[in-house]
Amino acid sequence: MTRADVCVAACADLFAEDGEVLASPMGLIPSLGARLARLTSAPELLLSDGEATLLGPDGEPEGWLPFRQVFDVVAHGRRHVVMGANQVDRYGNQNISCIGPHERPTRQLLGVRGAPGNTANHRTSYWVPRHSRRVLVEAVDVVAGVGHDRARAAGLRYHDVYRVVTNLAVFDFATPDGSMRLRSVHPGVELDEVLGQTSFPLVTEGAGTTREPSAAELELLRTRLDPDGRREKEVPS
Ligand code: F8G
Repeated sequence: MTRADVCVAACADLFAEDGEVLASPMGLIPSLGARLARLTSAPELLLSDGEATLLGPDGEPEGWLPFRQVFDVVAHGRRHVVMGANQVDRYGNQNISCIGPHERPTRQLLGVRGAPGNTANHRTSYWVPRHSRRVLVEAVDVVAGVGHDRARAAGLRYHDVYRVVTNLAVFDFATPDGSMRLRSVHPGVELDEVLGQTSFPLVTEGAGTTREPSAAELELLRTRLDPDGRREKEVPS
């Protein structure tokens, strides 16, 4: 079992209670997580190719969901997106837009893309493949995805920033003020490493160890979902 396997299982667990919603995972490990969930804990999960086709867990076509209808699903709320984050702060504000001052960025990134609408309408989680102080920041340079503090101030009714999975640990926001809480540290990672690689203080009470994938999950990953081991490139052991 590798760290990448643990990260895939943690991403699968994001969808475990979702029921019949559209999963929109960004990046390889969240995508493997969604497919693994579909085969195990979340048989009703809908998987998409990100363009126009709904897929089964092995990539076989299952249905038709043209891009314009994705906007209806986004607005209706029956979707769980797992976005990336160049920066994320303690309230789950996320930045994929640019680094540095907005007027004169030092790095232009993707732009805010669908992040504002996603975080106003349905459940959102984040995947961070390289947990570091420059990603887990005190304050994001640009707000793309809306965090709990801003959602509260704006009175957003359907805001649901749920969890953050990184290569080191899993976090949620189950605190009175919606700030980030450590849920679990991945096997083989020290708590001090997580704290040292995070720029803001974390609530750590009650944190455990991230579960190891079961033998059946590992078998699915190794033989069916990712036999070439591409996940090891996204999270090297
Ligand atoms: C940094 C930092 C940092 C990066 N601090 N520097 C530097 C300092 C780094 C590099 C350079 C590049 C609904 C929907 C939509 C839609 C519709 C439908 C969405 C509305 C579809 C289309 C649309 C949004 C989906 C994501 C993003 C996924 C990732 C990334 C990454 C790495 C975040 C992990 N902190 N960071 N730099 N999109 N992407 O030194 O400098 O910047 O760095 O949902 O769109 O429009 O809306 O990012 O960056 O979720 O997860 O891969 O860009 O690859 O290469 O690390 O080395 O070049 O000098 P990256 P990286 P240099 S939903």
